[in-house]
Amino acid sequence: MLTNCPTWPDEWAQLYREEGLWQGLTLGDMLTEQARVHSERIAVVSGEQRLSYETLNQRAQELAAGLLTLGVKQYDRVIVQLPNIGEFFIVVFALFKIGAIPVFALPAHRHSEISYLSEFSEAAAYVIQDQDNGFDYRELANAVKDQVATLEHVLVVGDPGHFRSLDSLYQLNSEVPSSSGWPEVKASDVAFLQLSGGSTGLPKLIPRTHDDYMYSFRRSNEVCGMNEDSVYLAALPVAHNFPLSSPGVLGTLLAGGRIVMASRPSPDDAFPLIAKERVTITALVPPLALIWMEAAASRSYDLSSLKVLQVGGAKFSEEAARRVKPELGCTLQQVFGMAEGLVNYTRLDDSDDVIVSTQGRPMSAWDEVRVVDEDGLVVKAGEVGELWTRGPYTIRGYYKAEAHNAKSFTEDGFYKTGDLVMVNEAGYLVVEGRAKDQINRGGDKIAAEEVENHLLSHPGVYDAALVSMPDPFLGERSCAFVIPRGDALSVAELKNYLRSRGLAPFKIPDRVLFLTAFPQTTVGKVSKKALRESLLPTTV
Ligand code: J2J
Repeated sequence: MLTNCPTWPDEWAQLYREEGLWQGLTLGDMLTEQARVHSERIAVVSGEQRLSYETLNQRAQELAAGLLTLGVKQYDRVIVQLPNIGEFFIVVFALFKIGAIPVFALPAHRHSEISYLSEFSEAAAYVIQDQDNGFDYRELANAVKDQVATLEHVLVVGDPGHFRSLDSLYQLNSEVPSSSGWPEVKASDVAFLQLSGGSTGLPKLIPRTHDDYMYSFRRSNEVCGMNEDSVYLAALPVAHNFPLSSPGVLGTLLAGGRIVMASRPSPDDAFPLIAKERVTITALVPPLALIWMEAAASRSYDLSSLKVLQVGGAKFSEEAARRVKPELGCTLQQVFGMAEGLVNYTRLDDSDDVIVSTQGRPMSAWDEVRVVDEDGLVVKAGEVGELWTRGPYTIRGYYKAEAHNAKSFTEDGFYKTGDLVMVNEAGYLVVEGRAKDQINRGGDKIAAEEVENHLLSHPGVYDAALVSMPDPFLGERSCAFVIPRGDALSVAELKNYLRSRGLAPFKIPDRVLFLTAFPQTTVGKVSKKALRESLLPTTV
């Protein structure tokens, strides 16, 4: 077992099993079964590549055999940083099948994030594509490998340079390699580690089990009407929890549908794919939904197959939400989810008013939702408070984070989301704000403390505070307030410094402002509220 992963108490686990929520299947078993049932049907389309269920399973088996021969073991952590390509599925299912544990990184992550993830998870391997979007991941791998002692293997899709190519690992057979003698993977095991949006200096890792994750996308499939005819466009980075499981690509595979991988989410990339592959459902963050709506009017692609546009990851304004149906001709589904678990959906048959004005309701009758005030007391119906939640697919704690877990979870296992919500009479949630120290930059989450720590490491910085500023397109952007030490610093110098530390581009502050002192709260802490307010246009 992967140690240091808090899990559900036995009585809850037993209940979820008795109720049929956890079915004792692993993700690897799921693909084997789907290959049996859907054999020749196409599972994944990625560029010219069209993988049938059978081929996908066979390739995953072959790679699994190759990984075992290479020495990758059950419970080994493997950083997976791949763009939206077919190999993503071959790699992660190969890992699931041998019980090795993918750690999902995003393509935007750079040295700071990858070296931290590798070190913290004591990763044995790192899987990349040679290059994508003008960035050479092999160079990143060189730097990370020098630094992380546990990292034995770098496996590359494409030209491997001096590393090992993924292709060299397939143990080719005329038949599907047998899995006899392979490690026994249990459905109650942790299947992978997902990255938390985070609000602390260092990102937290989310352990999801086969049992709980399979429940989350099985139930999502029911809510989202997924079936064999569903064609899901993966436009967002596929390792993110939303396109992965709500119901996302894994839901699509479970439904026997077809996944279409978009290398970029722009209309120029996505619209032709929708038209050609007759895509029925896709998921976007709010800024992309705005771009798609703008583009739909002027592009002449046939988008008529698209039945459902899911929007989530950040608050979608009611004004923008109202435009989806008339401008894209499909049903909007708002999705308010989190990699820690709980996912809320508006239902496809909800009234337009509910769809545009709420972020949906929990997908499962087994989700427990509490809305509390600052003292942890349940607020009156209809009042705003922090959302706490517990349920069959919401984690009970982060990986290796005992002290943090004591703060982020209640003793009876509720996860404190840090989101401020209002629950209406019908049980629908409206996201009203955030209690956590995070910036949500159009769905990309930035932990203020993480960026502040990088800024503070600069010798010319005496103090730093990162806050959000409203933005009509991204919802929020980030602004760093900096108190310089001694000599004057320039904005360009600070931003370059952060880039040189290998911070993901979306975390580089959009704006940097210098101050001589920070406004303080009554207890003498930096008042981020006052800093945020100082950025707003003053009304006279
Ligand atoms: C406002 N805030 C939202 C929404 C997420 C499905 C969809 C999204 C995620 C996700 C996910 C929001 N309105 N509609 O994992 O399975 C903010 C909240 C939340 C945080 C979680 C899924 N949808 N948010 O975004 O782990 O602050 O997951 O706590 O990346 O995003 O971020 P993340």
